Amino acid sequence: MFKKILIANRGEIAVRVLRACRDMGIVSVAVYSEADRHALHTQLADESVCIGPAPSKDSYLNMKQVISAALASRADAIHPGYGYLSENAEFAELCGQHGITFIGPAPKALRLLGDKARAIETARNAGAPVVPGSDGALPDMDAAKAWAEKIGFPLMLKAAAGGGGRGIRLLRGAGELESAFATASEEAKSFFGDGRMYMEKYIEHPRHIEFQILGDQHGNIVHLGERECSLQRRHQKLLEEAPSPFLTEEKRAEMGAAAVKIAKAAGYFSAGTIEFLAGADERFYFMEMNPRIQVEHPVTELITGIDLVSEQIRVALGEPLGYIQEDIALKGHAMECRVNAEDPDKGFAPRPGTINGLHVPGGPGVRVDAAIYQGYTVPPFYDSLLAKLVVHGRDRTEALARMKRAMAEFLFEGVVTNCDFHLKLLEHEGFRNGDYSVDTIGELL
Ligand code: MV4
Repeated sequence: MFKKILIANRGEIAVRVLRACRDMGIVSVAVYSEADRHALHTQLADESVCIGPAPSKDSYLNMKQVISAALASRADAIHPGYGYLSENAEFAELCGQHGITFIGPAPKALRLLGDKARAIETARNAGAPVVPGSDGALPDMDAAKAWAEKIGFPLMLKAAAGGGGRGIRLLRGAGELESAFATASEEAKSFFGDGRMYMEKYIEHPRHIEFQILGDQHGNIVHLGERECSLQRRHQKLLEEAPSPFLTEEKRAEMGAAAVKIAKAAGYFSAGTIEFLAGADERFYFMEMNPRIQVEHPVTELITGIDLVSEQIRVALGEPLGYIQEDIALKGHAMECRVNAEDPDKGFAPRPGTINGLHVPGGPGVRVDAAIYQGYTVPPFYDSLLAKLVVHGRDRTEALARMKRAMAEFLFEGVVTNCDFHLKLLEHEGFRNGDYSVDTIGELL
């Protein structure tokens, strides 16, 4: 077993990882920026090392500083959490060169999956359904025009190096193609250093359904069911649930098998997520694969009873999974609400500040993953996530009742939060009936 793990992250995920370390008898090392001297992860870890000034690029994204901290503290491995360096192939390689285990997939898999056009090609070659679209990246405008004619409108232009919601354009007609292709490509070039674009047919009112997969270094891969992630605002997820209210047992098995096939074709191990778009006609299409632990992983933990972070650590050591697909049983229903320091009445503008008063909900079926405490000042430099309120129930009705009960109990003084917005969303008829899509939040606003 690893003796010591350095956690190259901050906030709730850094706390989540150090808790897994403690459960496993592993010494944890936190890194922190000058703005995070009083952060919970800095205080809870067994050791902590300051790695630079507040801006992420000078601290949490500074590869040299992170590696130096790992070497100085004699850590065996680095857990990157999500965001920051978690999907950086160069960083994963650098870890290896210094004899430090990167807790995540191999650099080669990170490179492949970082290129969305190549990832889609891999999925297609593996026999998984993909959205009808161009064969990889579009070499020039002529190719873009030819493919647009073949695919038909509406269509989407997406940056090969993109992901999340950046560098994408929805085109309703041929007249929009020329200027959109040029500006989107320029944008992708300045944002990702890579202007290559690909094209897909537009799927109307889709749902975002993602499958959690877990693989070891011996070629074993299982899926742990799906998470329904359609409730997003500008590509920021607000509420996730598992299982998805839309999937039948058969559809789940079909999509899960496709997810495992894709992960195998990518030579993947560790925890990862396969994102699908599901159309109104129940067809589904591979979108992208996320090679990291995700924010919403607790909903999967609650319905499977599997600790995903400790599994990542075990698998990074080379241990086999020790169970097969048939051993995985999904139990009950889970939901997560992301509580942010932001003002829904001011366009969800971030509202950092000091938490003067705090009451954290509890009781049956309630889990709160957070890195806050009374008196803590939320710094303005990072994301606005205050807490993940996660609930579990025997079924969706019980989970929903528990979420409402717990959300109504959450109390913050000194910072503005989106708690009331969540309470409204929980009463929304479409949500209550499990009848919603990626467009629902926009319509609600
Ligand atoms: C799409 C799509 C419809 N058709 N692709 C947005 C972010 C990026 N990850 C992919 N996205 C979409 N791709 C095709 N061919 C609709 C979206 C989309 C979306 C996807 C998932 C979750 C929320 C979304 C909100 C708007 C658009």
